[in-house]
Amino acid sequence: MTLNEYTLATLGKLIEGCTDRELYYALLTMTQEEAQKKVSSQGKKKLYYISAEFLIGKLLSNNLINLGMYAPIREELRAHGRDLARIEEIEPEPSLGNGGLGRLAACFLDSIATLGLNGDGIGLNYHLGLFKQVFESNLQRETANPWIEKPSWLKRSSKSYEVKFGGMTVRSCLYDIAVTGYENRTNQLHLFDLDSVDEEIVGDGISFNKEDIIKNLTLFLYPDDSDEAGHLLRIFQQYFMVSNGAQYILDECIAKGSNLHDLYDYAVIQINDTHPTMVIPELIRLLVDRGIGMDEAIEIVSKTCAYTNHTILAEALEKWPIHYLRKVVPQLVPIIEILDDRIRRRYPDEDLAIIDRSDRVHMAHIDIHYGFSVNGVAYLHTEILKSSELHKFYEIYPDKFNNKTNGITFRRWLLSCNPELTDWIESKIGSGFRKDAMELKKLAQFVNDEQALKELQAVKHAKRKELKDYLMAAQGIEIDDHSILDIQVKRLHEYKRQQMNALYVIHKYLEIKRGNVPHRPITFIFGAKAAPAYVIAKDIIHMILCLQKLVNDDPQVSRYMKVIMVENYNVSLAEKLIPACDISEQISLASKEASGTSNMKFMLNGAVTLGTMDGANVEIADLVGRENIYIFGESSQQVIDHYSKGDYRPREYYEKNQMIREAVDFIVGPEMMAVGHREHLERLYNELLNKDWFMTFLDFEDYVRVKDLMCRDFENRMEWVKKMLINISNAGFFSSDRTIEEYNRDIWKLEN
Ligand code: 26Q
Repeated sequence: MTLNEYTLATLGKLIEGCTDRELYYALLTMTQEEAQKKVSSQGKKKLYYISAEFLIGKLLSNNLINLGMYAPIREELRAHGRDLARIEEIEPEPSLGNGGLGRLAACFLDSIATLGLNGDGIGLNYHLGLFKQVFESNLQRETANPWIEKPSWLKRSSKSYEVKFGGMTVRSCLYDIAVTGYENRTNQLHLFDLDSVDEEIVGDGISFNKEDIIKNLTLFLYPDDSDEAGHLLRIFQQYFMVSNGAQYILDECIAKGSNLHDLYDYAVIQINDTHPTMVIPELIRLLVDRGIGMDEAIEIVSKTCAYTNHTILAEALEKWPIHYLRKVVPQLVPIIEILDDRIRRRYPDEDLAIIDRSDRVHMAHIDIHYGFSVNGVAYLHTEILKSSELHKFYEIYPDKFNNKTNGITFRRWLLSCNPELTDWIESKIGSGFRKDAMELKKLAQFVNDEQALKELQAVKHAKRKELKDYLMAAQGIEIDDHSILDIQVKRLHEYKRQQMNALYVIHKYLEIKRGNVPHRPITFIFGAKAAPAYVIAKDIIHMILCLQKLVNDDPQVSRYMKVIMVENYNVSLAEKLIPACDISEQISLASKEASGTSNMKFMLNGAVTLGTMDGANVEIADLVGRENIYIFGESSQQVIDHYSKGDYRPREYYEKNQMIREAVDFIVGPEMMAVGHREHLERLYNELLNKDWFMTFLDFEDYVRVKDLMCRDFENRMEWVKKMLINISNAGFFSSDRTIEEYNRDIWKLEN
């Protein structure tokens, strides 16, 4: 059916008579109907990917591409004088995730459906998602981000479960979002919810009564957990997610013929970080309730669950005081105690225990002892888990540990966000890469083809121009489209070292003031949200926003550099920024970034990486070779040694190195004080000088050296475009289709 026929049938008018919003709604329902036709129940065993986050992004263009409808619909609209890109702007972006972990879950769902595998997602339907970031007075302020409107991609299902908490019982409802595969089957993302949730209870910003669970349970993702009520709410959310998920899974397996003793022949559950860990004791509880003995129940569940670790930061590993669990989920406590008791009998080592001496429950330890697989998300990350962070577990369970280097879906991060590059690639190597990303390797044959390189350069320039127009309209900032575009977009965290990048900005500013002007202007773009209670992260945002004001308002400086911090960085912004980028900032302190995935998206779109030997950067360097990536800084082993010796002292670097001193002093100098707030700037200054837990100064000098080198190399235009080409041609390894094939081969073992 054409869109014209569809609007006539459903709205009683032709395309010409519809508003853009009507066309958006028509396309949404038309797409949903097409997706529904590809729902399949094929496959006895099913994967359930449980995650607190699914950062799916807008769905219209993605679904149109996957269903093969994109080009015909775009052409039909064009023939009637309408623009699909404008219609896409109407869709609100679901904000069901925070960063890499949530976006990875979304890429995985896409690849699972694309590979024709039987696998669904299970999560929560947060009405207001993660907060929306607004900047006021150069500070981050959080506001609610309502994203659900009618009609939407959410489809209410008839499923509903009872979930018991200490002191109250609730009844859930379920919404499903269709997950379309690229020219393949449709799976589902199941998002549980509670009808009684009330958006009206939100007061100023994102404040609400954290104790009113009936009204707040699925309001926000990661509500501020700086106090006990916040922690308890997180446990309420997590249990609500896994109890619904567990009941749903058992229902489906029984319907397919499982007698529950053989659950693992029907289901495999991938636990995305520790947030869904309570699914293990909850499943055990439900099996015992249904008459299975405790020993067997534990064994069944252990053969069904697999765990992915996404972090080595000790402070990010969840440890819940058992008295919190006693309040929220008293029915799980005796089971967790049994699980702990069994481990203590077998392994007297305190470090392996589930409940520690301070009565805290180590969620990751439940996953490792009572799951059948433990995986890290990049080669280096898995090696560090095995050799240090989880070494004692690795010694007792060597066979459980495996690596699954992350990946990204090329449907969204190439085909959809960069059709110009997609077309250029197709003109060179045909269309096989759309289904088999490794075919991108064929591009390598053009590395000395000047005509091809010029075309590639033109594609990048066109994307940069597009971004320039967008930034002008959205932010009122004019960038020079011949400037070098240097971009760092990711969650704000000290280990990711946005503050080091900001110190470089200060360094450049001072250089320009001294008359050492760069050959070509450079545009520094940042995008990041800071967790509402993360004080230093918010101070770093303040510093960047002050620099933006200072630099861009200074005519002497702004001719040579601009600073832009985009407000409310999200998937849609990423889709605009990444294709335009020249320099991809991946500058985490080595050993701290588990993998990173924006590094892969940038590479695929022809940006060159400036990075440390951390996470998946290591694998990027292996693939492209040292001439095509800019590596700086100390190695993960050196960093790990600094931590164990405790020998890093930021003040020594400050005193020794004039460049560092100058840049750091600038934070509290008169220029910054004129635009910023003393309290924030001084706190940041003191933090850097006295603590600097993530070692900003350690690598600063080398960072400046390599970044300057990169800017010089950029001037050798054809050599640079060669680097772009080599990056693109080696990006195939980072397709999430490859990652999912590995998960399936080694862990899930689904038929397709
Ligand atoms: C924990 C306890 C209490 C409150 C919140 C949390 C919490 C919330 C979110 C802990 C971690 C997260 C998110 C982690 C995350 O996004 N990790 C990233 O995962 C990516 C996918 O594997 C990796 O590429 C990144 O390196 C990793 O940082």
